Amino acid sequence: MAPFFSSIFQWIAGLFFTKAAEIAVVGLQASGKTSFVNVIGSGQWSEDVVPTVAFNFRKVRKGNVVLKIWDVAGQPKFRSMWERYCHGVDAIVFVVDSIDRDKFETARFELHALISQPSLSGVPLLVLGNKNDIHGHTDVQGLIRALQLDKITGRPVSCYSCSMKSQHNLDIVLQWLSSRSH
Ligand SMILES: Nc1nc2c(ncn2[C@@H]2O[C@H](COP(=O)(O)OP(=O)(O)OP(=O)(O)O)[C@@H](O)[C@H]2O)c(=O)[nH]1
Ligand SMILES: [Mg+2]
Repeated sequence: MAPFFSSIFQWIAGLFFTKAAEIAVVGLQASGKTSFVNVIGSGQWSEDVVPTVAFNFRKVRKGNVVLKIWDVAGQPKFRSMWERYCHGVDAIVFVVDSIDRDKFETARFELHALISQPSLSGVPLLVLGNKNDIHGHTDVQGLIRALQLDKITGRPVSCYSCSMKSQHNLDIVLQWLSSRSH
């Protein structure tokens, strides 16, 4: 098909055919996972978010892409559930509080323990360094070092610095997630 007609066809197809991506959002408690889902779901930012118990499930439509999102609790007693919710998804989103340096080592440990599970081999990984509205946050290079993201092989890995509060960089995060849809 000539490029002109093929791009018109793709545009029309996009109006009628919905694509979907299933994602699991994990990370330590209070990193901002539920805030992320709330902000991309309804644009609503709130300081008062109740800590998640077990998990929440939410469907969010963005254009012709439907995101099916598992928002899994981050407190230590819930972390053994992460693998179950990450199994079979199109992407794992790992949220880090980029101001809370004392927790980086625990976040690194939990992230590497999770993705070393054979059932999750090859699943694309998106790391979000959240709360970059706070002065003194760690930037992407610092997060790559602290979480040893450069040691992760065998899957696509991306890392963005963002803020749910100011909604900074959420557009590129959504683009990344949409690119995982099918
Ligand atoms: N300043 C700032 N605060 C944020 C941001 N994102 C989340 N928070 C705050 O961080 C706290 C924890 O947010 P949650 O979204 O509940 O964190 P969570 O990762 O879902 O926590 P669990 O459900 O316990 O695992 C809340 O007080 C939020 O208001 C952000 O981008 N900037
Ligand atoms: Mg939560």
